[in-house]
Amino acid sequence: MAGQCNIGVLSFPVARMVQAKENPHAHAALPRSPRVSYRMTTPASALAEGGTLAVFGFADAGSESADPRWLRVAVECFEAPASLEVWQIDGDVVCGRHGDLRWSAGGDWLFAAIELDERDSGGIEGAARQAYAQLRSFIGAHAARHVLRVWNYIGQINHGKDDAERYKQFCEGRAAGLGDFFAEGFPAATAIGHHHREPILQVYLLAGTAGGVAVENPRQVSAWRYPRQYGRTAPGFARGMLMPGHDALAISGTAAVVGHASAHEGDVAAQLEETLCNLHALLATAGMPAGFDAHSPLKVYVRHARDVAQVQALLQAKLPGVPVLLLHGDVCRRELLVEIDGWRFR
Ligand code: 3EB
Repeated sequence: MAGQCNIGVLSFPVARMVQAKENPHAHAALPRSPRVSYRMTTPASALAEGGTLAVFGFADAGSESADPRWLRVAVECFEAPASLEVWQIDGDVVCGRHGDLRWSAGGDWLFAAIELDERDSGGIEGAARQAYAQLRSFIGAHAARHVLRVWNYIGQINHGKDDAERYKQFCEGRAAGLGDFFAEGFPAATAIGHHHREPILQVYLLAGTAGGVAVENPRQVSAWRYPRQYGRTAPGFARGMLMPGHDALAISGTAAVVGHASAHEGDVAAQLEETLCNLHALLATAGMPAGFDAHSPLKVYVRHARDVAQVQALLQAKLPGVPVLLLHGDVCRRELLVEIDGWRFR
């Protein structure tokens, strides 16, 4: 697969910079990344296991939990029954609530999540500003204050024209709420549209006591350098984040963006192929082993339910044995039909 990709102008200085740090002894004391798995289980039993930092559900139905570590993500899974996503770390976990936040912490890791109703914040921009301001003040006071990976789920993400498009308003609110919090570098991120009936904004993240290494994709313009046509405030995220122990790469939402342009408008198969090329280029740049395996869980967001069977068949052919969650989500540019995020563990 990687051999068929047009990798474009490989950014060798970036690749060398990352690889130069691959001295195994240098990271001996750095924390092992949380393990991420998709499992057919219940929230209660996953939460009862030792070292569980967070558990995510992706469907409307099913069991609930009042545990702060449980989050029902507002995007639906195409498979029923749906697996849960489980994050687990070494050691004990404590958890609680703080304002609108829920959080859990253990070892070198911090999980935090916030869900706001836009009607309480005057719309998506205000909700994003409030969500990020709360996250910023909570995390800034915590030992694990290096934000490595963020997920954002937004209703009606493509509604509105040009600069009034809701995704662009979200980007403005996010930047305003953050202030200079990501001045040292942006985390990896996902921003996806949900179809929940209520106008809720969900943001959750993973932070650590040590920073990671942000990785950019040589095939893509860095998002924070996107030209003006994509909005007044460029989206602040890195394409990937090499985790502090260099044992895993957190992969941002990745779509058929080449340079800064969307490719293959209207062709979900070609967009998926281009997305996989972007993922392979990102792995190579990060110095991670090529390809994906049974320990590399991916989330695949599909805009139109009618495309799911085709996407699923292509993924089974191109990524056999890779855990995939197929989710019903809108990509933040209306012409993009599919997006993939996930993890590559070494
Ligand atoms: C892209 O490549 C697709 O705003 O946090 C991907 C990942 C995208 C994260 C974000 C947006 C975000 O531009 C969009």
